[in-house]
This record gives sequence, structure tokens and C-alpha cells, in this order.
Amino acid sequence: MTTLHIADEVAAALAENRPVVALESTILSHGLPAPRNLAVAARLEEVVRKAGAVPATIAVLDGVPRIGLSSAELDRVCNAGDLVKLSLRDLGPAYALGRSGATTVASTTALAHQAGIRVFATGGLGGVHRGARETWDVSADLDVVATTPVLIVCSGVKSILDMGATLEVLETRSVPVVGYRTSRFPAFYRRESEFDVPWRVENPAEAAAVFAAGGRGMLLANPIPAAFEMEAELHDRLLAEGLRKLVDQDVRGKDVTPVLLEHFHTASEGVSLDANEELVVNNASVAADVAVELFR
Ligand code: PSU
Ligand code: MN
Repeated sequence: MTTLHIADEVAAALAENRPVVALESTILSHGLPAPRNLAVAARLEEVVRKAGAVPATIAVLDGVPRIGLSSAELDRVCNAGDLVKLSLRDLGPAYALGRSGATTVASTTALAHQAGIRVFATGGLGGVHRGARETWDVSADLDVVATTPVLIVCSGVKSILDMGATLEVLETRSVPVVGYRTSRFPAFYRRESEFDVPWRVENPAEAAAVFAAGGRGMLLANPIPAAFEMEAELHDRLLAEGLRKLVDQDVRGKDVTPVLLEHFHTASEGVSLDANEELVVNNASVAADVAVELFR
């Protein structure tokens, strides 16, 4: 199997048993427009460092899986425009064919685990898509979180998905879903969905203890900061429009999430961009606090 390239700073932290937080690259290359994505990437690394952990942004460049990116590499992920979206099944082809790509939650989680990283921060988890009864479109993210002992901090799943079905699959696959200072499952742009979470913790130490005790992957569901929550009315309108666009343009498979996000960003004139940035930054900060507690 292809060997990982682990950045010096990350390798040193792992060797010395210091906290590391993995970050994904698909939200940068396919989820946020340039030049905003690079600014977000820098902020994510900054908040992780400030909390006392080492950031490891993950991507595949010229067939090499990289754990921790230099600023030139981050720049390439954010600006190259030709990076493919790599889920876990795409890693072998990308390595063998020397391709460059951004990693999703599924592939980032798997690579983080392979590198020995236990905590990962992202925006929203992929899940069961609306209409999955016909399309069978269920993100590989769910499978990987069920089989990989990594703690994933996210703001729930986007309301573009079938949230109830996603939560049912997480239960079936024995994935603990734990609310961070909330009893409701967050809905990405919105702090709360109509669904409850089975467990809740109040601080990073409790989150770390739950993860350590369970010995398996878990979701720490952290709502978007209140000041950046999208108004329900705007959110519901954009969602309805976005879903219609998918049907009109016959968008399928791995293009669904990027097309919907793009619609939100342009149609909300940046409101959803601010929301997206702030929730991911907040997740990175909580993930770093939890990682620090894990190593205490
Ligand atoms: N959620 C977001 N922004 C994103 C994604 C999810 O808010 O960019 C990305 C993540 O990388 C996630 C992927 O793993 O979309 C899920 O894609 P799919 O549904 O095709 O598995
Ligand atoms: Mn899919």
C-alpha cells in the first residue's frame, strides 16, 4: 500500500504524543469558492494551533497522500481548480495514476486513522440523500465513521440530506452521536433540527472521555455559533431552489453536494459563506480542545 507523507510538524507531534487535529480538503476545493477557501484554511490551522494542537490538513497531491500541507500545498488545493473529489474508494486510483485530489470526510477519516490521528474537524457529514429510496445515494462517510475509531466534530448534516434517514443509519451502524452543549441534532446552517441526539456533553473533557471509553468512531455534533445561524425563511427558500436545480440540471452522485453548496453561496449573496466559515472554524476549535483533553 502507498506510504503516507506526513509533514514534519505533524510527525513530531505524533511521535511525542501531542494532540493533532485532522482537517479535510474537499470543503476547501469543492465547498468554498476561491479566494475565500484559502483564508478559511489558514483560520482553521490558526485556531487549532491556538488551542495547543497541531493541524493536519489532508489531500492527495500527484499521487502522494499528504498528512499536513505546506502553505504552497494549501494554496494548490484552494486554487488549482483541477483537483478531483476523492472519497475512500478513489484513493487507490489516485495514488496509482499520480492524480491530485481533495479528500472527503470518508477518505480524510481513513487517512487520519492510518497516520495515527484520532480527532478530525469538518463542516457537515455526508449522509443519506433525499430520494435515496430510488437513487441509493448514501454517502460513504457513514460507512467510514462506523468502522474507523476517529472522533469527528461536525455541525450535523446539511438539510439538503434526509436527516431522519441519516440518523437511523448512524444508529444501525452503531455510531455514537453526541451533542456538544445541545440536545438537538444540528442542521449545519441552523442550530437545531427537529431530531434529538441520544447523548450530550458539556465540555471538551467529557467529549474526550466518551470517545476514549467507547473505543470506536463517534460524531460530536456542534451547532453553528448563534450569531451566524441562517434565518429559517432564507434557508428554506434556498433549499427548495437548490433541490429544484438538481432535478432541472440532472445532477447526480458526487456532484450533488458541491452544486447545492454553490447555489446556497451565490443565491444568499454570501450569507451562507459566512455561516459555513464560522461553523467549520468553531468545529476546529472544539476539536482541538477535545484533542488536548485526550492527551492530558
Ligand atoms: N458538507 C459540507 N461541505 C462539503 C461536504 C460536506 O458542508 O464540502 C463534503 C465533505 O467532504 C463530505 C462530502 O465528506 O461532501 C460528502 O460527499 P458525498 O455526499 O458525495 O459522499
Ligand atoms: Mn453520494
